Amino acid sequence: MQSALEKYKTIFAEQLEDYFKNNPCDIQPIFKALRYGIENGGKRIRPALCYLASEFCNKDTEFVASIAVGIEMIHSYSLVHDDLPCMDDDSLRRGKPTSHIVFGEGMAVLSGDALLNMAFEAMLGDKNFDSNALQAIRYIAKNSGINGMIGGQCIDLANEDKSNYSLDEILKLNRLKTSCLLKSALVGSMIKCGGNAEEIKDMENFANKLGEIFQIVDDILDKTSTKEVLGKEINQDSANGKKTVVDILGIEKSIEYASKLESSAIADIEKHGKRSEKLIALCKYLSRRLN
Ligand code: GRG
Repeated sequence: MQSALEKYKTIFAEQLEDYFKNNPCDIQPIFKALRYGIENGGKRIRPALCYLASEFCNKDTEFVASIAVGIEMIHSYSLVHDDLPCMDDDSLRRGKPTSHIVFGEGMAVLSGDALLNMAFEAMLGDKNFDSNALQAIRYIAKNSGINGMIGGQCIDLANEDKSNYSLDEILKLNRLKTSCLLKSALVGSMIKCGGNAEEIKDMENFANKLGEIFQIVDDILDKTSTKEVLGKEINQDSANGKKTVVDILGIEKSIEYASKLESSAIADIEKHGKRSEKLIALCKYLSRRLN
């Protein structure tokens, strides 16, 4: 899976570079700040999910290029805004100073806003735009909005008193904050590729669980890894007084919980046979990721 992800990362870098080449902006420093927010590294997991969904539907990576670019722009804006002093107040992201440290708070806010607008400009400008593309974009907008990622961030922002939230509430937060964007990548791409209703349902179930696993692993790494490996400050949840699944279950039980989710996610998708093999490999890879 590691080599497949490297290949997808290169494909994405080319698609993103193409987009910027064809859609330049001469207003600085905003364009510089916007590009810094998305070009400062990143594992590019969400574009990889878009490509895996397109391969699942027998389409190529080019067919979902605008969705991959759009989703990674949404993801990057969310990180730029999440790092701001009024949210998580982080100074390190992807091993580099965060946007507001480099460009100042005002420009970081604007560059996040600009990335979000550009995401929709990119997706709506798809060269094969049709009714499937429109439906996909609507799905992505919904899942990154108040009933999705922003809703999750809202619950997270209110999660300052560690004694406050139950396990169920934290799980809901994780589904909104993290699963919804992974789901946007997988299911949004699948809708664009013309996937049928049954496949879409299975992919939604798979993506919800994949997002939960991704977040639990993130929370475990926050407690067990290093700043050098993660490229961001560690123990940030405790520093911000936030409660995670790991605070409630402990590390061992969190690993057990994630492992059950992994089996269940695989069961959602494996009936599609060979077409699901890479998705299953990715799920296993993300469950064991170290950064
Ligand atoms: C500010 C609207 C708004 C939303 C922010 C995404 C998010 C919501 C907050 C960022 C912090 C966080 C823990 C998000 C959960 C999802 C997650 C683990 C993001 C990090 O994704 P990676 O590891 O990042 O794929 P890279 O840097 O590799 O792209």
